[in-house]
Amino acid sequence: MRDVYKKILLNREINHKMIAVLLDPDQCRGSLLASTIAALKSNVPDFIFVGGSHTLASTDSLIELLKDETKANVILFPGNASQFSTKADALLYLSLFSGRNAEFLIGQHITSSIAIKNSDIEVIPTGYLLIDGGKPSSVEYISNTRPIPRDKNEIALSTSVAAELLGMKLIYLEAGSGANFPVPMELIQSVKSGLSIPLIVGGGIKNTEQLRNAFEAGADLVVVGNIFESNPGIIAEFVECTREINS
Ligand code: 1GP
Repeated sequence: MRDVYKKILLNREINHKMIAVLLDPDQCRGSLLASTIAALKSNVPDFIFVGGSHTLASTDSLIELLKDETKANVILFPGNASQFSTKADALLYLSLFSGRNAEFLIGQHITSSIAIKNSDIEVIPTGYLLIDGGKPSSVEYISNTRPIPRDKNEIALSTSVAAELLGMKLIYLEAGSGANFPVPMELIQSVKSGLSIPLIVGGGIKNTEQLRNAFEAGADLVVVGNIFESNPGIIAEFVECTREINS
């Protein structure tokens, strides 16, 4: 087993909650990039995720910079095969299980598989479930799939368990970047109750109360991105809040 997944499993075993800061290479440039890096250096999250559902910029240079400047593990969170980079520590090999679009269940994987296999990157198969976040998300639009309704806990549970049985190593519940509402606590609790693998939750988390709620409901790792684009300084609050929960 490689390092990043091992770290996630070990932390989950001792109920040590983890936070990831998501950076979209299209957005994170210039002065925003400089202030984001400054914030990340003094408040190192467990992971930095790089990617986005509609990212056009190359991820290579951003990943190299982040690895040089911070101590965090950098994980690729790609919207499609073109975002693959050998520079990251690990790749979330995402399969969009909430949808029925073969392109995002297996198509993009076939496009990228040989390059991934020939690289040294750690690959973490991840069952990705889009949950209705109160407004249409980029994932929904780009993948041309419908999210799971917010109150359909049993559909989210059955979908997550199917993904685990098919060999996924992580489940990611996604409300969509900039969602109006994060994934509901009841839905997180329901999915958590049936899973043996670690659970990631993200989308629409704008304050530390919502962060606490996601952890309390059962998230092992919470991903926050959009809110830092208007104010990278508040990365400190989120990292500190996670530290407090763990103390
Ligand atoms: C999106 O889950 C991530 O893919 C994070 O969402 O950008 O809304 O924090 P936000």
